[in-house]
Amino acid sequence: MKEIHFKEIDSTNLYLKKHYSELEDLDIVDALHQSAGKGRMARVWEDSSGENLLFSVLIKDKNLFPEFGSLSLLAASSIMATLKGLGLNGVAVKWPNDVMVNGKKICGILLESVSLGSEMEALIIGIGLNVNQNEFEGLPNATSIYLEARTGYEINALRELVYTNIRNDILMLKMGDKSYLDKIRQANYLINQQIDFVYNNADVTGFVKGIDDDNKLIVDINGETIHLSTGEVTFHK
Ligand code: BT5
Repeated sequence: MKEIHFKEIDSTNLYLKKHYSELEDLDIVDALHQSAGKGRMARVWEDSSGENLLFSVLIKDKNLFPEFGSLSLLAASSIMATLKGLGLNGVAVKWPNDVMVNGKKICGILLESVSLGSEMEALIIGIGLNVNQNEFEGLPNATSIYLEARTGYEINALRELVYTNIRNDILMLKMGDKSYLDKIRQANYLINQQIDFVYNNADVTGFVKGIDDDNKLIVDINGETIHLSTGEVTFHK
């Protein structure tokens, strides 16, 4: 399992999209700065150079492809466990892809697939974890390990810890271990929250009741239960 380090790159997800054929399952690419860091739906992932962890994990094991829906929650649970291990309190996962600390976003996850024709070739788990950055201009809802714990971390050392944990968690999933779901359910940031979202082309309001075994969000809308697999979730402020 290889690790490729860059000082600067456009996006570690893009790098794996271009180079997946030369690389192996669970290889990782990281960068100290991204000039075109991506969020979901063409949003931007921002970073202050050298202060955060920005990396992507390549999945080439075809047995994991059907687990597409599991991998962003699995990665979130892995990051959450790592943060708790560092002594942070108030860590939670906001379905489907954010890790929160005391109500602010500390980590975002972008899961992408690479296909050739109709064949899926690889999955890419992109993770941005805010580590030593102490100011987030224009991002009032962002936080970092430093801001929460008042301790700085040496990026290279933290990187090895995070990589070991996430690779182990993926190997556990390969063996059929779905215990990440229990960890997420115990730290479900949205539980009992009122959320707004679009469903069947209509704006609706519901209350989050949990996460099912297929990683879907269980939502109650006026007494009717639905299981949401995708879509944006927006809080009423
Ligand atoms: C995400 O998107 O949260 C997925 C972010 C994935 C980033 C990693 S870094 C390594 C790999 N390579 C990439 O190019 N991407 C991945 P989304 O849920 O769409 O959230 C994006 C939103 O989060 C933005 O619109 C901002 O509001 C906010 N945001 C941007 N940068 C942030 C940061 N550093 N910390 C917290 N929030 C941020």
